[in-house]
Amino acid sequence: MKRLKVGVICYPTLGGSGVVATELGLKMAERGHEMHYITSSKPFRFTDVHPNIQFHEVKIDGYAVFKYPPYDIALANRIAQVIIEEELDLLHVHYAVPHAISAALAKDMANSSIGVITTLHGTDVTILGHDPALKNTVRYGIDKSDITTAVSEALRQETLQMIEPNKEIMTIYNFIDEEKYKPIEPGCMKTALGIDMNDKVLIHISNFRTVKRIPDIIASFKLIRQDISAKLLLVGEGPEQFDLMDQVKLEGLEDDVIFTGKRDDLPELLAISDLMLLLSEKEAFGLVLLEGFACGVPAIATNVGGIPEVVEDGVNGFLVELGDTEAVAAHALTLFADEQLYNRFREQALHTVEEKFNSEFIVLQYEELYYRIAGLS
Ligand code: GMT
Repeated sequence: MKRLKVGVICYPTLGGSGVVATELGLKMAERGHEMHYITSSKPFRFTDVHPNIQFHEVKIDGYAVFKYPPYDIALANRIAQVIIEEELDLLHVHYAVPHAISAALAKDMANSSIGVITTLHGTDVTILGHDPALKNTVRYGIDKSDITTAVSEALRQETLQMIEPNKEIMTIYNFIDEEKYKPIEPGCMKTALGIDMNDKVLIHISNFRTVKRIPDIIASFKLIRQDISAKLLLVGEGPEQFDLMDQVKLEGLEDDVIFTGKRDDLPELLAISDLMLLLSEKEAFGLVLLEGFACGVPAIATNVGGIPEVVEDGVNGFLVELGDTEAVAAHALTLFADEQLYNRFREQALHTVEEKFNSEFIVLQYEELYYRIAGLS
């Protein structure tokens, strides 16, 4: 099959959409395709650069005439340049706003008929879509794309209902790199973090935004901590961080809640973790759940958005209603008290990644779409 030249537009900073965009690009590069990232900076997960991956930086000067630098237009201009100079076969845009709009503008600027795939990741619809000023923009981005994908069936349904686009949307699930996320020996991480060998370890990994409901995680942990000796790892950074630190102090949990900051060694942290908590009020998919599952860590998560497509209640984890911290604690204690049940959940978590979210299968779905949009199938 022809080697494709793909322009990729994504947010290069911390966040699930950036992770998926970079992991997919790496897999495509390994399959021989030429991937051109058109972004404001190098995506954060790109530690090793693959020879089939190129970066095209979007530069913008802060001219005094602008209150806000027009990044979306600078992006469109750069995409148009790359379409022409690199003779791209298609564009893959992650996150509708502003990327899908910049892509549509770029096509026009380059006078090109290049195909565009937009992948919706969640907040671009579930949060921005509620803003009347942006709802039409999201619809425009979807309608101008040749095909739009959503990372879960729940997100697809919500987009159809809320945005009412004129184009079909298909679901392609997220995946993780199974080579990176796999069960490994715990090493001396517990000692390094000052955790007693017998302590149970609960973990939450996110960008510490309100939508993640981390206060519920701390409240659930407090209940769990009343019954067993345990530690809570809060991994990441974000706007809520200082309020969370205050809450931990107020609850008298400073000795048991560890803020690790943003970390690159997630498999090592997951290797010492017994249970993941994700109690978000909105979550299109919950990529971090897959990262945990791939390392054999079951989860307790809220029954919202795309989470039930990942967490199967009573199989690889438990689902709870939003804000039900008592149910979280009860389920965690049940799991920790029954080794057989816990091991069954752990096996099922690994199985979920191997079967339902197998990266090879998902990458092939995207590749098929790439050929279709490039007019080669
Ligand atoms: O809130 C985040 O975790 C970041 C956000 C993003 O835009 O990167 O994540 C969204 O995309 C991820 C990758 O597809 C999904 O796994 C997350 O569920 C989704 N976040 C929300 O829907 C809140």
